[in-house]
Amino acid sequence: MKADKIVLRKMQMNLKAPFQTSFGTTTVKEFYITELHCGDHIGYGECVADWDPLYNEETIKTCLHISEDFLIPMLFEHGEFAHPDEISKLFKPIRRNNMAKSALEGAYWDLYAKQQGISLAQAIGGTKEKIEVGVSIGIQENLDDLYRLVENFIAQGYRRMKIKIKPGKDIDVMRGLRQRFGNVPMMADANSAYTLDDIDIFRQMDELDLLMIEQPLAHDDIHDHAKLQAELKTPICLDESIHSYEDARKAIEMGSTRTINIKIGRVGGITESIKIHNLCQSHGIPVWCGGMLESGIGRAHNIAITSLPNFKIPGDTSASSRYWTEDIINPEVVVSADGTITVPTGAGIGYEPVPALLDKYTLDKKEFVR
Ligand code: OSB
Ligand code: MG
Repeated sequence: MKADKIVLRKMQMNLKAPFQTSFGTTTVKEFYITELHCGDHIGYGECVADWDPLYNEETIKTCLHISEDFLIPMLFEHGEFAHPDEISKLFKPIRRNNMAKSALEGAYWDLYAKQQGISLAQAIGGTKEKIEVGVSIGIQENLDDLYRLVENFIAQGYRRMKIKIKPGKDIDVMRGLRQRFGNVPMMADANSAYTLDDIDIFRQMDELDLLMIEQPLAHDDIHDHAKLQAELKTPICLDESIHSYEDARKAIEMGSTRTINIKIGRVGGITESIKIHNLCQSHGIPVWCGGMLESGIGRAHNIAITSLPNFKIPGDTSASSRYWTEDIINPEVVVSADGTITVPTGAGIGYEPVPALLDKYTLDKKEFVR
């Protein structure tokens, strides 16, 4: 495997509806697609960094900078790769910048699977034919809007409702949903909006039999999360705090988390995601796949990783139509009435990026030739 040409394609797509978290609102999604050209094959990846450094410290611009000035030269200089696991090893001297690394590493995985003539899910050792999925719902202006959305998503078959919370829109929202929708599997995601001073809010939430509370405390904390977890029966799930296998190991040893949201971009790629998956499995800790409002290409990678056996909790990988009026892949990602997505069996990511649609949403394109 050896890339002759790498293309970074800056994209812009409008979300069907604004998506609000405790740190900000996304209306227009900007991201970039990586294309790895090698003979007859193209491997595709997606960079999930946002325009602004609010979810984490990376941005689209920092990712492009790190890729152009460091990662791509390293790849070209190295030349031939026998297996995609070698990519994360090569990138190791570059600290962090995980989303930049992952966008390229994912494209190598796709290319590798395509060259082998197998699906990406097969290439990583996936075992499931179908994956169970849920939906992540942004903060709403009023409860009636939220109720309408939840009702709609339940009707579409989604297996789990994740609700974004922030101070002032938390316990009443979750309590209201419980009263209205009974024992539908439900969870809250705070995106780091609280501190231990807010423990009373979490004590009240602890009575609602939530599936989990995601990232209640600081993005760079695992210490206070252990203190909070010791006070709660509801599992805590870490998202922002976990960037690597080592972070996961430490958080598990400290009792900071009882499940982990794995996002391929946040941990630097598929190889690291598999390591975290295996670590959690050996501890009897289930994992699930998070989302970053991906286009079909990033979504396809998420579907493949979720086919690993310890992805035991429905994740955030919803249908293309939950985000986009038109996705850039063929076929689009569809969710069946039973809340599952069938893992594609075609070579690589198993969904074909449509050239005309890629071009339609491309703002800017840069090519690198070895
Ligand atoms: O915290 O999981 C998160 C979206 C952007 C940034 C952070 C998060 C999210 C989501 C959306 O929850 C998940 C999705 O539907 O892609
Ligand atoms: Mg989250």
